[in-house]
Amino acid sequence: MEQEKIECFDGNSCAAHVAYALSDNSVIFPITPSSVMGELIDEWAAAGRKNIFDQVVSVTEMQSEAGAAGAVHGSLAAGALTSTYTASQGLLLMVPNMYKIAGEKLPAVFHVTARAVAGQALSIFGDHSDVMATRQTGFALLNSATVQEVMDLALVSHLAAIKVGMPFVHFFDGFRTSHEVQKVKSIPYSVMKTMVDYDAIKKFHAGCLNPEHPQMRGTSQSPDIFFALVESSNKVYQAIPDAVQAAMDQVAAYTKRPIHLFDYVGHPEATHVIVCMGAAAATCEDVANHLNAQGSKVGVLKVRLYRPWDAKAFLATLPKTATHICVLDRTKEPGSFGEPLYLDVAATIQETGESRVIIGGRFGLGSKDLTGAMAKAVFDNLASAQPKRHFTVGINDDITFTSLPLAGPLDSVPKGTVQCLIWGLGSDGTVGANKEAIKLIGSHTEQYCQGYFEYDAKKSGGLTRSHLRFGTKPINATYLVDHADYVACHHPGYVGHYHLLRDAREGSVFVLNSPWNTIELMEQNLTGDVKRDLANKKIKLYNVDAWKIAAEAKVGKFINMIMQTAFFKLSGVLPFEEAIKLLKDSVVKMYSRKGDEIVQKNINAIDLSLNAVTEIPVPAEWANAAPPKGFTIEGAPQFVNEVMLPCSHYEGAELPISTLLRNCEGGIMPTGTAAFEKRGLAVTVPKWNAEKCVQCTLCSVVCPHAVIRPFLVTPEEQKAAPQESFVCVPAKGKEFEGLHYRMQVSPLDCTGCGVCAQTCPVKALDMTPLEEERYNHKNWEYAITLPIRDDKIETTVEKPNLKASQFKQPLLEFSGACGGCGETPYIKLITQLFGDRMIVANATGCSSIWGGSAPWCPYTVNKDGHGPAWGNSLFEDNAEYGYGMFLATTQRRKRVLDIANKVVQEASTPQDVKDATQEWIINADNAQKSKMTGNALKKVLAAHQEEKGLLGELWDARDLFTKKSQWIFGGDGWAYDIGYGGLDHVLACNDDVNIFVLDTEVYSNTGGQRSKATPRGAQAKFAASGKKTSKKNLGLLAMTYGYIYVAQVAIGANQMQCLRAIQEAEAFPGPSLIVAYAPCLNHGIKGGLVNMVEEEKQAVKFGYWHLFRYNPLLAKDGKNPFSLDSPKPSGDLKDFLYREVRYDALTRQFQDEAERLHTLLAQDKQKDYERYEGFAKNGF
Ligand SMILES: Cc1ncc(C[n+]2csc(CCOP(=O)(O)OP(=O)(O)O)c2C)c(N)n1
Ligand code: SF4
Ligand code: SF4
Ligand code: SF4
Repeated sequence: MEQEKIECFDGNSCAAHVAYALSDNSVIFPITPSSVMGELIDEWAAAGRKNIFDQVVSVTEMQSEAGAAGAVHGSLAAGALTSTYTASQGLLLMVPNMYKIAGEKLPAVFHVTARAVAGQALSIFGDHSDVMATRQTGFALLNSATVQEVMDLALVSHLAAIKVGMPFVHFFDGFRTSHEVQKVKSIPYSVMKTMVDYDAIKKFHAGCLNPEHPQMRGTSQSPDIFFALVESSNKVYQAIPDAVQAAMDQVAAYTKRPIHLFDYVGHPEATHVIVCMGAAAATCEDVANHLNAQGSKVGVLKVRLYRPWDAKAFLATLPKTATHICVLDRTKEPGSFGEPLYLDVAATIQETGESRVIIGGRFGLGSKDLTGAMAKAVFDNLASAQPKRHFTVGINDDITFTSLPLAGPLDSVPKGTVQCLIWGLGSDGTVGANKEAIKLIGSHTEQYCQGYFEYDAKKSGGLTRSHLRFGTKPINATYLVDHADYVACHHPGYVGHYHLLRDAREGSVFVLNSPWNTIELMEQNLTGDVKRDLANKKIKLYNVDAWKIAAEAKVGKFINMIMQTAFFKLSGVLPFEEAIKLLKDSVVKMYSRKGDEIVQKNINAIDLSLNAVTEIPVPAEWANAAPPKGFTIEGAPQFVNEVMLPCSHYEGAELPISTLLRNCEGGIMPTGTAAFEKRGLAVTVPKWNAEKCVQCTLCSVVCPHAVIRPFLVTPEEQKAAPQESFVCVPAKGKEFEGLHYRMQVSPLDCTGCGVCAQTCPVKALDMTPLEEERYNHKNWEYAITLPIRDDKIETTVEKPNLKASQFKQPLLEFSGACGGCGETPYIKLITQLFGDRMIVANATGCSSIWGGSAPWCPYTVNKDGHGPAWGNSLFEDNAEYGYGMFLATTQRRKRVLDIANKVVQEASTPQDVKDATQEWIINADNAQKSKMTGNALKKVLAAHQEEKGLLGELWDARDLFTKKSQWIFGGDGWAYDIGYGGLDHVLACNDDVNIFVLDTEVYSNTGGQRSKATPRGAQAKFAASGKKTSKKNLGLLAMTYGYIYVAQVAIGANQMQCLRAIQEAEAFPGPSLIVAYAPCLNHGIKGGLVNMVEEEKQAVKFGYWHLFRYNPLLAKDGKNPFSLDSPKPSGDLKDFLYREVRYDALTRQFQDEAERLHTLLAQDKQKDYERYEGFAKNGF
């Protein structure tokens, strides 16, 4: 039989490998962290890989998981072995069909990366809450605790599903197992082929829907037979455990890795046993071994088959000697007596009549680690005279006192294991390079290896931490590296910001990327914490000036190959020369899709780095360096100091519940906090040349992060500035007479994307090293205290004025979006226009992540404390969520109007109040006037605020005087796919809501999977061989209603048209829909997102994106409601397409198909334009 192959795989790759082999059909929809499985299956199908039935798997993306589950159900009913991949909210959307699939006894397999379910907040991280919400559906639930087990038990689940004809959820911990890279043995397809029960497949086919032997399914039943038919499945469930064990034995006979429904490890006569499921079991095992070596008698019982629960097998596995049992659950059921696994175990023991101590506790929600120290705390608690019940471990619960105390760190990894911790900057290439390093080491040495990667919520430019372990013994530790032998920091800005060497062990190595190549520079720049750790822990210090080398090699900000070269030089895990050769080979493999030039530049970067590591001796006196001050900002809100700053400095995990409760109960957080972060991470920032500037404010319009803003300054204010460098020039324009103009940059908030400088028509902005511009921070701090002079010129629906919009305060600033993101400039502009009175429902997607990642909030407030009120419900229900907000506001304002009318009619109402109220009533539906008259009303009412009765009631409702502006934001994945049903319905309701679609033409937030907005011929994830069908025309669909305002815009191409559309849409008294073109990192724009604005211009020029507005109000006046705002396209569309990797890469991989699809795409676009021309000429 063919041998197993050694591979460096993560859990998702293992599951996909098996699922591909054993599926006829795969139905997919992206969700973190399971998307990778669908992506791999799609790529393999595109490449023509065959499953064990000698067929290419059919892969279908649906519009949602609810759709996917329906398609899985139908596919099974018609006789195809079908699998799907999901997690969290996605799994919950599948629940209704899961009941049906189980009820009809169909052999589906769902591979699930177990993830937290959104409640008080969304979390993309792992726990078992989602899987536990399916335990009642009738699916078998089988758990893998390690990456290797994912390979083995994925196979077991498919084999058993076929054998017993029942559906399985095969689950493993999200991120911890799905994304952990390990050296595993991969089972060949030729072997799997020999294991399948083909008779069972025949039986399955014979029982499926087919008119040659018809049947009826899914009937409606009366009380006579329903209950009995439900109970009729008992025998099947009784048979499942044996079938699973038989499949486990069958697989183990080949792999020699025995596995059971329950596995016990530890002392054979253990008295104290932990029962648990998932990745944490491995850590508990390491700790049990450690304790047993010191004379304890402890063990761990690992649960593999959770449903159906086999009490007999459980009891047979549990040592008879176990008098004390602690069940660990990675989920929380608020309000229940205990968590599900605990209740199962407790009931099992109770039915034996034996007396044993059984306690339960919770750990690891949202991927909180279970470290060695925590596992030990669990054993300690169990051994104590009065063990704490229903405890938590890993948090500090100082309110209900559930948490277990920790006795200090414990390194449970086997001796000789090398542990590395690398601090990187999101999208600097560090994580990708570390994954590659693991593969190189794993495939070229005998060593075991493990890689795990942590990210923060920023879309790019956030913190990444790579945790790597290598050793001669298997690596079980399923927690972050906390005893590092090698620490690297890839950004000098992290020095003093994070406690970089907290987890470094004595005698370790520290490598820093910085320009500080000498002891003198280190002395000046290293902070006290780093110096103390270096000296006290006897750490060796090395420096690499990676940015300098990156500039020489022309690889931009990508320092990954340089730091990788340093890693191989210092870590000694591979002979250096051999490592460099392998690294270069991997560069060719990794980057050839992007073109030869990129490959060559990265090879140059490696060559230039060979001798670039400098050792800096650590002076002994650094042990006495001044300790760092705490992280607080004087005068900042309590939330910022108590929650946001600790999180920003990677200390959030230590926050006690009381602090969180005091500051953000229910997950509700204050806005306006991103301004306190001041990351200072840009390499270069714009320097303003006042002489050259023509004061067009374009740079401010396009800046994705609201970092560059125009200010109008009086001569006195200029004089009072803190620095002479606060240079101003006379403001151009009659309206601004006597005022000076200054374009002010906030250097510490800038991402260095360069979009502003690229866009400036007169090149009045130069990208300059941050260090040279740092002084401008003081100027920024001063500028934002000056009055906002946005009343000098107005922008109105009748007369939109772009410059006027830019003197208004952006109420979205410093978000976590990628540098150069095409989404944020739109939302920023909307907040400038309506932010003080807007309510936002935001679909899950990039915009909910850059706009709503706790604890930072980029939505902010004006001087009155007014700003956007923002909420996110789910990915699928955003239009409905926003509509609900609209209904509430409308109903509540109606009530205020009722009260106001009564106030006017009431004889005892003072005349001034009567007049002001009457004035407000007349204007209540006019945004500006309701605000003005509402403010006047507040003034007169203030004197009556304490009164009971009508006046008091009216005063209490004063926050509703200003007409609100209801916005519904989301991406194309939401609007075109999963949320389309709701969006269509809400538009059709004909109420005054504004829907804004950020069209990146892919699911950007989950890594760029195709949506129905993806154009034909674009390569995206889930469309590895290019999207075959044309883009859905959302605007056109909406226009067919005739009463919806519709526009298509591209802010980079035509700012005025965009501004006009936004103002018209908001003023339109019914529903509006704006579809906005948003260039995104996932497009692979050549030269990068610095070209975001230019890309939009070119898209319109070449006729790739069309600008139009459709305003039903014009039809009412007998005018043509449709205006085409795009010029006639010019040039060959393909010249536009090849500016972007998503199109260009297809030509490299599938040349003929690319030619065919791109020709069709050009026809699609031409047809669209002709259609719009027709509307413009003849009306819609
Ligand atoms: C029910 C459900 N399925 C999947 C997801 C995972 N998910 C979150 S955002 C997203 C894609 C968002 O794409 P889009 O709407 O185009 O917005 P963008 O990120 O491009 O701005 C997906 C698939 C989810 N949150 N909920
Ligand atoms: S470089 Fe980017 S973030 Fe910085 S000011 Fe310019 S556009 Fe804004
Ligand atoms: S884009 Fe250039 S010219 Fe226009 S305001 Fe900005 S710096 Fe001045
Ligand atoms: S939309 Fe694209 S560019 Fe913008 S934050 Fe998301 S991934 Fe980044």
